[in-house]
Amino acid sequence: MSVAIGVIGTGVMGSEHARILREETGDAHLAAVCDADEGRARAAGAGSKMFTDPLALINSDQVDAVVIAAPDAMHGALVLACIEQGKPVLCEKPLALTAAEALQVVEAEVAKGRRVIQVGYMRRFDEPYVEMKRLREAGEIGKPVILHNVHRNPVVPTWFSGPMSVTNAFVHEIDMSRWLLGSEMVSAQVYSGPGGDPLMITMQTDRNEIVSTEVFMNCGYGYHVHSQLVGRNGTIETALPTATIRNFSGQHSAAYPDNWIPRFRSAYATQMNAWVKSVRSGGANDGASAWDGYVTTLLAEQIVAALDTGSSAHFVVGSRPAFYDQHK
Ligand code: ISE
Repeated sequence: MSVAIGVIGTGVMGSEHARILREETGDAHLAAVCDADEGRARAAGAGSKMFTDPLALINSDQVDAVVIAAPDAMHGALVLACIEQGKPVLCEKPLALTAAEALQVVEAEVAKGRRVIQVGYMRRFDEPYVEMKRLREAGEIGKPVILHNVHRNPVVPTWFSGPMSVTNAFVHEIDMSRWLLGSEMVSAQVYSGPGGDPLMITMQTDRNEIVSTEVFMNCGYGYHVHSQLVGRNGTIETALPTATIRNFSGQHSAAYPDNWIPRFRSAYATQMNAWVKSVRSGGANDGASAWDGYVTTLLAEQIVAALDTGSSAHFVVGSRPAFYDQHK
């Protein structure tokens, strides 16, 4: 039977998830949407049931599983409500706003004894990143020594405050680096550019690899995410941001999108289909677990503190509950 999915939050990301559920997902359908802005919800819902109260959507017997794309500050409480109802949830990053709340989520999931949470770190489903991981694991470039990342947005709205460069954007590099390298981050050093944007964040892993990331939220020219993995025998990097190259008006060029959706469109759809498959089978997939979501939020929190004090961060994470090995 087709899985009935409810989407909470119908801004840029929630509308895209709703579209993917309507147009690109097998074995599932968009059953409901929720947003305080009814007009926005109606447009994204395209005839599905509408809610303005997220808890009413989560509790509805017409909804089997939930996608959370509400504002970051609401994530933790909504995920906890889904766990309470035993409903699988794909939660946009971050899992929660604070590490304490993210840990509460992990503990609630472990107490229920069933994996119900996946965090939407979609780069794990992006073809170039998947290929980089496969080649790294195959040993093609030898032992990794450096991962260089660039994360640029053309411009962010005024409500996108300073720490959000870390808690909302750089969290992708935290998760992707742990997943791609298979290493844990142990420390970080942060340098702030004029006015706090860009940031330059350097992390060291438990295998002595260096992860350097430029996070530039108002770079002016387009959405640009790039990574290069340097090994002892060679490098692998993500290629151009588009599938086509233009020769036009005396220039040879590739166009940058305005935001992350065109760049990661197929990753979002692959992620959704993998999640639906897991919801149906009860198993997990290569997506980020609640534990991964917790680690990412914890590291982000410590990096923000280091940014405020101008010191470096030394991460103390604690051990992963055995539950996550037993429920794969
Ligand atoms: C945005 O919130 C996202 O979720 C994107 O994935 C990220 O790349 C972007 O920098 C954020 O602003």
